[in-house]
Amino acid sequence: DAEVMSHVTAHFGKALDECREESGLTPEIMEEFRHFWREDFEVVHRELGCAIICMSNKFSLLQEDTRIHHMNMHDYVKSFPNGEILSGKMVELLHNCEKMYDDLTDDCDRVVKVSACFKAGAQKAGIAPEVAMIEAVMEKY
Ligand code: BOM
Repeated sequence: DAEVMSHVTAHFGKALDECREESGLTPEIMEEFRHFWREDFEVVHRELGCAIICMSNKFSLLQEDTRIHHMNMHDYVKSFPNGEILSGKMVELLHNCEKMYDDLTDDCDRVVKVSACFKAGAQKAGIAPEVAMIEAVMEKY
């Protein structure tokens, strides 16, 4: 559900500042993490993939191979209001996207592709939040 995804994004996005330096993600590429969900934001930059790896590691959401840690991702999403209605769908979407790009050897390149696939899948499934929904819950985190 898009409302739940707005909470997850608002919380996850807080880690961006800590990850800018090591990922090289400039404000010109992405000013605020919530813009990930803008219709006109293209999920294409390698630096964004590096940043998402760094951010995910802050919450132990990845395994050693930079694929999602299924149990930790479930628990993370379930920790938000009504999270249990999104956690299964979200892990499934991410895992299906991972399978599509399994042959990409560069972790940052692969993760940005997986993230773009995840965004498209979420939009198709009607669980992508509006940026305004994320802004409305930002102050909670
Ligand atoms: O195989 C690598 C999987 C990458 C996992 C994280 C993908 C997240 C995409 C960016 C969108 C984030 C929105 C909400 C938080 C998700 C944890």
